[in-house]
Amino acid sequence: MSRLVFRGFSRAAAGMALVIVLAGCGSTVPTPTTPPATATATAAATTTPLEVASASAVASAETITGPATGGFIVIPKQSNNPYFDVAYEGAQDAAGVLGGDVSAPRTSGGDQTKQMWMIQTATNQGAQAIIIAPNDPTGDAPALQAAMAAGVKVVGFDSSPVPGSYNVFVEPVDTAAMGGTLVQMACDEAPGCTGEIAILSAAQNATDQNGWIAAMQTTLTSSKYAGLKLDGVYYGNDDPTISTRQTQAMLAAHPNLKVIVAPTTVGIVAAAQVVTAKKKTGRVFVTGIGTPQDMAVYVKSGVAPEFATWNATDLGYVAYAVAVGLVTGQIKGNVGETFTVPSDPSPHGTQPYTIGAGNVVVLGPPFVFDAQNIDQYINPFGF
Ligand code: RAM
Repeated sequence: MSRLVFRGFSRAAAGMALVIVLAGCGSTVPTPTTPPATATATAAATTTPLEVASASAVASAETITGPATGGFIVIPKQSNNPYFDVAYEGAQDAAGVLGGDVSAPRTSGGDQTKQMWMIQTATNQGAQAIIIAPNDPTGDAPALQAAMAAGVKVVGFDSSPVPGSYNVFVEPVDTAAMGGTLVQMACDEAPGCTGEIAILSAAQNATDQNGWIAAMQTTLTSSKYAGLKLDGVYYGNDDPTISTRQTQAMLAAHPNLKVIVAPTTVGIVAAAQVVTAKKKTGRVFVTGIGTPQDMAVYVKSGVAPEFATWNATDLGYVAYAVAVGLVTGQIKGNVGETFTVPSDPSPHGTQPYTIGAGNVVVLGPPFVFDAQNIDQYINPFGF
């Protein structure tokens, strides 16, 4: 079979030193980066290091082979999503520092069969690692398991594959903390923390979306939020057109709606645009997960006074670094392993990282943006 040419970027960085260092005896652990000031305290517990692994030798870049053996393939949920472009830039940055050849296929919105085909193609071509954000984790699982059986290291990022179909999952944010933050932001926006709210999600089967929705529902049972009533969940599939239609449908179905919570970078923009276009600013508010570049205008107009996210560059960087560690054997993929990632941009991630239960590495707590801080984060954070 001829080698598939993925449209996108490719970066060969063979010859550069690999500098992932497993934390050992405290000596190689750099000072943890302080999370942004408004980060919630909730997620601190998730970053408590477990047992510290013993130090392993630093491998050389020669242990990473280049494009001839397939390299490191990043498969996003879809490629018409700026959030995943930024995450991919983080992976490219990491390749520049750690070595390896990184490339990303292009795929249009939320298509699981395309993802499966990419996994199979990458496996057939001898990829060393697949770094994937599944749209449909159950659908992707057989192909990912076949990849692992063929010796390919699988790193989930952004949204989890099914357990057993990945070596390590790099989760951008603590799920419970994000659920709590989403509800708190809705409470902040709804006058007197009272009124109807609705969720605009992405793909119906996405693990991250469903985790946040479940965490929101749990949080809403607290007496603190007794004034908020969840009308329903709508799915925009990370597609701008569908997200727009779904927002229009929820506004029509729930004329007293006060807050739309969209934990998707595509959905939150569509919701903010619809509220603006329908001249409902000040009567219906939007919050959720978005990028500062997309959302600054809506923070300032009052449509979306608050929203939260994490650093997508950092997510791609750390996911790639974990893949390199797995390929070189510096990271075994066992619960309890602790490692650091030198040159990690890490304005958000809390080092050292630890592989926790379910082989999950959580980068850190959510970070809330509002009118006070939005300007300072648009560029420097590289979201
Ligand atoms: C969308 C996707 C992604 C999610 C972000 C917040 O781009 O649904 O999985 O993490 O939003």
